[in-house]
Amino acid sequence: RAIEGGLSLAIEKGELSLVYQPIIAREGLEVVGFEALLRWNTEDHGPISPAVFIPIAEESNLIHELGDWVLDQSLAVLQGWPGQYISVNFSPRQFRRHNFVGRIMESVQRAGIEPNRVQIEITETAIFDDADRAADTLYKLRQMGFRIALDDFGTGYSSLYNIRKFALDCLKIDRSFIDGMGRERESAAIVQSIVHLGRSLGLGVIAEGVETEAQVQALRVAGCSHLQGYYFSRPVALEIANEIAERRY
Ligand code: G
Ligand code: G
Ligand code: MN
Ligand code: NA
Repeated sequence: RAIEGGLSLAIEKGELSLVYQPIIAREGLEVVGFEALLRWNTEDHGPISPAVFIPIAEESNLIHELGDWVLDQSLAVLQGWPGQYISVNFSPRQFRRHNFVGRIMESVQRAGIEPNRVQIEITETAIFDDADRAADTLYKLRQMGFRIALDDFGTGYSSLYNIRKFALDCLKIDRSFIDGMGRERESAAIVQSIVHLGRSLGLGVIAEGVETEAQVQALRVAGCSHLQGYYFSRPVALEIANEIAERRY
């Protein structure tokens, strides 16, 4: 297929880049980390969204080539930031790759980075399909010092009961719930219960897709520990991220 062919050349053609979106602590409103988000600007068709090309890459080993590139770039930028972490998205197939733990540790050591400056974002789908093996992988990663975030939380089919089996640091509330907060009581109630769940399990809770002042206020009242979204900053190029890293919102 056309996308697959283009993607396999994208790295060498220099068509890939990363943008960075700050994650802000509710207390003190400091930038504690950045999420790295992949961008592909094709010569022939302009920009193509990762929502389109990641699922295609997932169908083959291309996802591993892309993932390795993303991780190496992400680790390299940490050198320029005072103390922030980088939060990197891993698709289910990456997470289940043979020797995932060993590979990521090797990359981090090669880059001379402390594992606690790297947050691994995975979705519920990645861990619930083969829960025992996933629990083992997460345990090892956490032992090594990596941070683990459960992305798009609330949209998958994780039973709340099962969550406690997994070594996690935080839950990222899917942005659809943040978006609905001002309009539907259900969304606000779901946000509130995720925050309670996180608290009672000793996990941080990051609200994604925060776009308005009203959402910021509501999320602070709800007790959400971290905030991320266009209200603070869109995902930005490295030079801008470097400036934002020093900022207090
Ligand atoms: O940045 P944007 O909202 O367009 O991202 C769309 C989707 O692509 C999101 O689900 C996001 O998690 C995913 N995505 C973005 N960058 C990466 C990446 O580097 N690796 C993986 N596996 N997914 C990514
Ligand atoms: O699946 P994941 O949570 O990794 O996806 C992150 C995606 O959400 C990225 O594509 C990013 O561009 C997008 N995003 C980040 N902040 C906002 C926001 O405030 N509003 C909307 N609509 N999208 C956002
Ligand atoms: Mn994410
Ligand atoms: Na998400």
